[in-house]
Amino acid sequence: MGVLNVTPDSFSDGGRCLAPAEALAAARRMVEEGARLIDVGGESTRPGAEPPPLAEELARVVPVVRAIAATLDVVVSIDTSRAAVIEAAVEAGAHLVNDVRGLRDPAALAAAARVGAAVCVMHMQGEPQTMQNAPAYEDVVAEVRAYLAARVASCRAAGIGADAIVVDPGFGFGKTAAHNVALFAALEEFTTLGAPLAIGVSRKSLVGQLTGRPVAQRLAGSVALAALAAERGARIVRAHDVGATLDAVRIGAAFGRDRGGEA
Ligand code: 8Y4
Repeated sequence: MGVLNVTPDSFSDGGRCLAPAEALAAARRMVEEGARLIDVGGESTRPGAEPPPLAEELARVVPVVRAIAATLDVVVSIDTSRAAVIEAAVEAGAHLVNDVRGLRDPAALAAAARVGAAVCVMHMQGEPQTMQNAPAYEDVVAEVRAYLAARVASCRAAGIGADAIVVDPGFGFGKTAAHNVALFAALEEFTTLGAPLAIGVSRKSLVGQLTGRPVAQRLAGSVALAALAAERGARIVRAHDVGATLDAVRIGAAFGRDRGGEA
């Protein structure tokens, strides 16, 4: 899954968003490198960020989703928590809703079910504004696993098919360094929730913690974790650097126990 941020803070160009033509070019490159999903996001969820106005999020993502869906042979994922964005993005051609808030908003859950989208439910403790202030768990692995099981049950109850639900422990979302390491060490426990496992560690602080590298120097560490994740059963790896990550996923998947398919 290639990352396509269409948020102004993703680019050092004075707050301008990626124009649809530039976004399409970036998506095309990721598809050429082997991406089978493109995750289009218009809300920055970095620690401390506030959600944009709804109209702003719609204006950022809908033209980009429409252009990719019309042009490229790839599944478009919409990274959002909002019902109106889910509805507009699916109308524009998206087929997966990737929600860092796990579709906890009942309106978002109902919208995803109504439009027939597949969903990726991710764990986050708290909200982006405050999630890194003091993350705390008794047992991070057990609590994240129980949360994901409950979100899968809510998705099923809303009418989303069992074959249309993906789970993700949410690295970096309301987690300390120790929490992230504990989750990665126990990654296989997230492969038994009856849903494929997705993970996102690309360029994140987990890589920084383990390598001592700043964000611009985290490619090798990100790729190493991608290989380990695939070996441990992750079926979707969300990444900025698609070509290198896909090689790593192929290596890891080749050495993992058979968990039901190709990388
Ligand atoms: C450097 C680059 C440092 C990126 C931090 C980041 C996930 C996700 C995000 C994830 C799923 C991010 C939308 C955060 N992370 N969706 N989204 N799983 N499913 N931070 O781990 O990339 S955004």
